[in-house]
Amino acid sequence: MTAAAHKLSSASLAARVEKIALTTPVFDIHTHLYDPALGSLLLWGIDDLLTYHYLVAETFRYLDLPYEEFWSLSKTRQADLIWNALFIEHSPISEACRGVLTTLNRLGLDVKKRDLPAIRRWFAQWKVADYTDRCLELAGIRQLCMTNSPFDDLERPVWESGFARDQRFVAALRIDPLLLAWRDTAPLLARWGYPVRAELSAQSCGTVRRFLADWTRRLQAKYLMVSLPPGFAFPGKDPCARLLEHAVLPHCREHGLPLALMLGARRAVNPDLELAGDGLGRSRIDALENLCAQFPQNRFLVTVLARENQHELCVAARKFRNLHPFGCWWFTNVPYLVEEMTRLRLELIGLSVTPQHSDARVLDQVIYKWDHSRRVIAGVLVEKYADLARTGWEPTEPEIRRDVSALFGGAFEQFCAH
Ligand code: RAT
Ligand code: ZN
Repeated sequence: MTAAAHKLSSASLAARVEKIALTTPVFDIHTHLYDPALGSLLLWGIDDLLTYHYLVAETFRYLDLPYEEFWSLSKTRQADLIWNALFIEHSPISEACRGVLTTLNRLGLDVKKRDLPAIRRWFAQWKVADYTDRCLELAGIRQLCMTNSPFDDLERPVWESGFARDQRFVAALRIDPLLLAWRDTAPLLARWGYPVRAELSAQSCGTVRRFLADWTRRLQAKYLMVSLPPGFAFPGKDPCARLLEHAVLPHCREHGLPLALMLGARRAVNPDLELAGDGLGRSRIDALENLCAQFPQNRFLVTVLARENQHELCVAARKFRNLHPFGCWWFTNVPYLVEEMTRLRLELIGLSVTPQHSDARVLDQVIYKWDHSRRVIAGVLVEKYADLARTGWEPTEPEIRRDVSALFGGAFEQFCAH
């Protein structure tokens, strides 16, 4: 092939890969969104976008206001302060700020007017059902996983009474209080009809399994999930390790469900910031390797928060096929790290990975989170396919579609189905 012809075909390969990566429907495997039937639990609209905890943390870097004063304000007033500090007094270049603008722009709003009251008026016209369709359509989402906690006092009663499910909103059973605050959780379980003893006898583990089975059925959960602190070790004698071994993992095996582990969150580093006050730390990947080795019949979906852990996680996934890395979580969900992590994963473990989830807490955020991630993932894929093409291995359109579908949920579904 002549140099000019090669250039042309690589340009068309890039355009094809980009188009597929930008349009392939995605299964968003971890969000904090709710089935619209859960009413006000599903956040959406400009004031929820602006009061996202990622933006709250950034605002306090500029705002000279006592924390408690900020928290005593109405949501609208908090949003005003955030808009002013992050969008008007400074250019909104951080990833979370840019995300608000991408969202508004993709919704068809003119952001250059910087007119918050007009934006509020635009949102006020929407009904949640239509708006949900619009956001999922713009983000290209075919299904998404919620985060569902029986320990949440607002959420629990809705599940207990039951409701007609929206099939696009799949449940994931979140169990942090069970594993991380056993002393406080045991009396709660007892109150709900699951008599357990704090010292965790075999009988108590059986009762915890009954609790998990009831909630798995009630939610029709696709997987169980927990976020663990950097110090998490396994094996161990603490309640977390014992509950994992004797209740959670046997439950997952019995019900054929993966366990999602989100490793490295340090809760309440600055409690005054509330939800925005968590930090991160480096996790022990040897604990994860021990779990994968000791329980080959269990499957682990894993994301790690520290950049320093990303390479080790990929290497662990090369050793254990019951480990599926996913997502660029929270502080790693910035284009710079999404690119680095996607490259690292594709180069070390190929396509057996789910490169991204949105972690959206506000419905509209799926628009920007997927817009930004799709573009970065597309860029990495273009490069990878171009490298292949240089060897003479020209990827065909169906092959590219197959690969992108795997990355955007297919590999996750296959991992769950094993
Ligand atoms: O990304 C977030 O919004 C965090 O606050 C956490 O919720 C985290 O994603 C988690 O699931 O623990
Ligand atoms: Zn999350």
